[in-house]
Amino acid sequence: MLTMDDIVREGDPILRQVAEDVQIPASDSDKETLKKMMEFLINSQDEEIAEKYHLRAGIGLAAPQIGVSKRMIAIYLTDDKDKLHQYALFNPKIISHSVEQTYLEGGEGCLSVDRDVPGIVPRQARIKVHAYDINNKEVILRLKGLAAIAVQHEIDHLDGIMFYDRIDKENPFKVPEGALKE
Ligand code: N9Y
Ligand code: NI
Repeated sequence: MLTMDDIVREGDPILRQVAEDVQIPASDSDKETLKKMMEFLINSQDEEIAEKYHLRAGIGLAAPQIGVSKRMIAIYLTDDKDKLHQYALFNPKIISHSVEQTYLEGGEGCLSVDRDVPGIVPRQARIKVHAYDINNKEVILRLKGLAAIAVQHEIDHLDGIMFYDRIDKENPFKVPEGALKE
């Protein structure tokens, strides 16, 4: 199983690289990697397992964060309507998005960042994502709220972008015009 020792930290150049597309159909080895990423998220949200292995709870993970520069992400979160969003995706791509923006009220953190970086991270409020699932099936997801924010945070990792790159340097707490608070 993956533990925090497998999580690449800030400063490692892999977090700044643009990850490679995964060949579809995905290989067994790529599928295994993605399954391990999902298992990490589930374990990290299990109180007993997290305590035993000192896991920091996460709702999303991107392959570069475990040292694999390939376009794979996992999402595991329950939204405000108690809906479980569990996605293991190859080559996720935002094909359209709202003009309206959103942001997490408390700002964002990252499992690869061992410090607090305060500020508002503007995200698109609604996104439509094209990807391939673990069975190589094409999927289109329409997401909003926390799920949309998490997917954007993960796709950013695939493009070498960290959440704090998106915080306004002059005014970190400036709320984007008309943005929805999450
Ligand atoms: C893991 C991040 C991804 C999220 C950050 C913002 C959106 C996606 C992660 C650090 C520790 C806490 C945890 C988190 C959370 C947020 C809202 C509601 C409930 C992937 N990562 N976290 N970041 N939890 N829980 O770096 O899950 O934000 O790339
Ligand atoms: Ni992150």
